Amino acid sequence: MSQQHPTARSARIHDQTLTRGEGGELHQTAEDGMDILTTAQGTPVGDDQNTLRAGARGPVLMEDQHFREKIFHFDHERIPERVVHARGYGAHGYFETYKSLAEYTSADIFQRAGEITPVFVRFSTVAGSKGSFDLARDVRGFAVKFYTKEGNWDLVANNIPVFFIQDAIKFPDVIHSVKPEPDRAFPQAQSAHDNFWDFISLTPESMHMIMWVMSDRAIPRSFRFMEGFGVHTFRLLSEAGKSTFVKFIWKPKSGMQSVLWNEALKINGADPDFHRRDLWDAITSGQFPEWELCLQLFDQDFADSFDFDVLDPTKIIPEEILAPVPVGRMILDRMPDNFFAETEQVAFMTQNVPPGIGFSDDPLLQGRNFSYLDTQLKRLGSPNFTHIPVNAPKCPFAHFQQDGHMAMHNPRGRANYQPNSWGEGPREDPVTGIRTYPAQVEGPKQRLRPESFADHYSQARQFYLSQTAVEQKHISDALIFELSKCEMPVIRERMVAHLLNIDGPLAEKVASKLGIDPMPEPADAAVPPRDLPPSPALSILKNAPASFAGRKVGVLTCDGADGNLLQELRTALQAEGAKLEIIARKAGGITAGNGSFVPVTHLIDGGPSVLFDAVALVLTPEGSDLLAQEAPGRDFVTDAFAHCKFIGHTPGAAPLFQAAGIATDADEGVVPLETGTGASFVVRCRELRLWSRERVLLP
Ligand code: HDD
Repeated sequence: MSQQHPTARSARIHDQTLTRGEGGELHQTAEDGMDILTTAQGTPVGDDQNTLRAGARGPVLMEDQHFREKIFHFDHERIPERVVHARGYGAHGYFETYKSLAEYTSADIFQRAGEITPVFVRFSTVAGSKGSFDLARDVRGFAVKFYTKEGNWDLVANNIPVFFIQDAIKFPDVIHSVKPEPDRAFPQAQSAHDNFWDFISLTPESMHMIMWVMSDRAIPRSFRFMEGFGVHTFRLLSEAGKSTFVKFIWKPKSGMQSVLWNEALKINGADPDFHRRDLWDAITSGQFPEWELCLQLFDQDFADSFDFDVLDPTKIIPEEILAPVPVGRMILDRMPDNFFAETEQVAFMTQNVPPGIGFSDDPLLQGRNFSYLDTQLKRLGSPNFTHIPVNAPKCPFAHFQQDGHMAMHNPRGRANYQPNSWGEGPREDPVTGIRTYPAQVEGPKQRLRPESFADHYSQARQFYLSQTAVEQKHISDALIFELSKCEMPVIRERMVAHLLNIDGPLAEKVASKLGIDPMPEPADAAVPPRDLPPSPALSILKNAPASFAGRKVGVLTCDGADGNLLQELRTALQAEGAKLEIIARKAGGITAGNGSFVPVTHLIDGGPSVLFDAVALVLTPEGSDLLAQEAPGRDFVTDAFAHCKFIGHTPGAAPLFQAAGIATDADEGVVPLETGTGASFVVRCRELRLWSRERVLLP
């Protein structure tokens, strides 16, 4: 009996025709117009379902070159994940320069208003591995590759403007400490464990960063609603040789927004790809995210007069002291065709700067400039990683680098060196080439941390005191949660000792929740903490957007519900630049009271309210009754309420509210809905959250 089961596909091989494409290339095409499956060598494959065997039930033959090649390639298709920032998501777009910055820099990208430069951006978490979840409490990477006419400029930024350490030599330590502990290989994508807090509590320079990482900045609602910071002081160099220091800041056009920690935990379960999906959905539906690039520009005199060392990456220059100047905007408008080819293989390097942009002596930046090249070789396996399209410059390039694994761009001709007598090949050009500011450098070789880097607490305190009461509560809650996961009491106590140098009431609150009694002494401070003026720019909530654009309402509905209201909500949200998704007890669609068919996006079990910025319950009493009997229905309401969301509801939703234990007039965020009120509900949602619901003063 024959064991062979030729599929329609493999049988079709006999119908193949060879056609020529526009470029004259040969295509192997089956009768139905689809490409014929081939081996990597281009040999047509007749049967991709069965290996070549000796006899119907006999062993597989080595001779099966197709099988051997297919499995060989599969076995080798993984590359090492990034040692940090392994989980990321990228998109293409462009940068538009607002005005000439020729006064400050000779970089071509900043010479002409209206100049358009293609970009590729990769957002990431830091600690988790590639397959971890999006809503980890973590720093977010915000790496931008500008394909300028003078080569690639990589602005490898984070969504937090300071860093844990002041010297790159400590980078392996801070990363080892946050990654899963080496003996047990957990916890994944979490800083809530002993090793991290042990390192941090022994590293006072990390205190400013810790305030940011415990704040809502570390649990953004979306990549689209985050700021980005180049962190270090860089240097601009004008054509005339004038040097200006610069800090780079990305400001999201749709404003900043974060989620609550309890929400983050639940989002990770409901949709571990929440941030990826958000970027994908936004870009593929034409809602292109946009950021402004802003520069803090200053000279040596400002640097000398500033309270802190501008070379210290654990310090900011508050925006109230030095206003960021918008110099261009970035729009992301295209998803990669292939995740691996582009997002995984993209190689960012801080040392990629065009002439006219240079480095300061920030020791963290200097160390990064060594590290990024090395890591690309490890990850991508060949010094020819610049030949991969996403990494190749889009401007002309010419050099004598040759050979190596996977070399795709080899120089032509006889000369592969210069100078040469063959009249071949590129030549250096001192006028347009890389320029370095001739800074005077002298001093004894030594390993030390300068005194000017010694104040570890003042800006940490400034950050905390610049937050609203709600945001301060989130910081203390985060510290309590994280430290509660540490088994070693001494680590908790050491952290409380640091907090005493940041804010007394904060330290007391954390200590009391962790059961620390008596209070430890404040940690030794090399420089006693000072009171700096609060900086409102540091708060997310003080800078909330005035629009609901880019956000999403989840509408829980059922058969027979008010179809006119549903349509009104949809229209109003569209006009706002926001989206509506329908949730119901059945997939497919519901038939509204007015007879219209409404397609359903999520089944209630798969569409919890944590996935939305606001919710509306457009229900009949019968539909509401059914939802009230199941946990997902009740959780939809209780979670939306607990997470301070605006909740619109028709009278029919009353039974579900009752089952959820929430009054239909609980507060001003619980909004009655009927036909004609859809648009005003959307206006209400612009506030994003009803923060008065938060129990800020709860002991
Ligand atoms: Fe880094 C990746 C940002 C300090 C060494 N870093 C990486 C990425 C971002 C940052 C966004 C991901 C790039 C991508 O999407 O491919 N890193 C930062 C910022 C820092 C910082 C803002 C401090 C201001 N990094 C830092 C130090 C070192 C590194 C001090 C080493 C001395 N970073 C790396 C790396 C990575 C990396 C190991 C891993 C993958 C990669 O480079 O391409 O080389």
